[in-house]
Amino acid sequence: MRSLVFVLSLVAAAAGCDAKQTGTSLGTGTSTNTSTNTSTGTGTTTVPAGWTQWKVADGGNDHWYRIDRNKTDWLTAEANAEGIAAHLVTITSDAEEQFIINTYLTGDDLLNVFWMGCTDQAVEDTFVWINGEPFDYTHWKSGEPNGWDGEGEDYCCINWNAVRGPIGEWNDALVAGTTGYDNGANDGPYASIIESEQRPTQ
Ligand SMILES: [Ca+2]
Ligand SMILES: [Ca+2]
Repeated sequence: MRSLVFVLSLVAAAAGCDAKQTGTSLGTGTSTNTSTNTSTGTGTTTVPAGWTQWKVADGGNDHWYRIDRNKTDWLTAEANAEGIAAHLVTITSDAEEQFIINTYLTGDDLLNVFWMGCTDQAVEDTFVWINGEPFDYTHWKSGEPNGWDGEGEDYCCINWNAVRGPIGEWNDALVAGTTGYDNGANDGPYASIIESEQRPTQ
């Protein structure tokens, strides 16, 4: 009789032990799922390659910038930028101009022309930024804007004819850029420098 009680005790102890292990195992599974969800959430906030933020801590505005290498006319360039919640770059201070020069007009792009976000297409000789910012800072090349070729030069580019002068100066150009000037050193169409106020997602 005593031995039967002992055996029953062992069986009960074994059953209890199994139940405990099952419970522990379930708890571990739940913990793993929570961790996976957190990791996925972090991944969706990663900024795509190519964008650079001009941080407030560095004297900037926290906007994001990058080059769009697609060479096209100004209107298509702006439409492409708007398609990813950005716009052609608006340069509204000397500090922003210097950031653009130092970040993008270097290396292989030292003498390349890029579209930027101003135009006098609506009212000749009245240039505006495409996002409505006040147009009270300019960095035109000497003699520009000149509306050359009748009233056809309505679209702004940066670093125009850098082969003959300082890096980063602006020009008003035809919608597809200039052609043949200075042995074709500035021939369009151009790539673009674009800017986004929001954290880019594409
Ligand atoms: Ca800007
Ligand atoms: Ca011009």
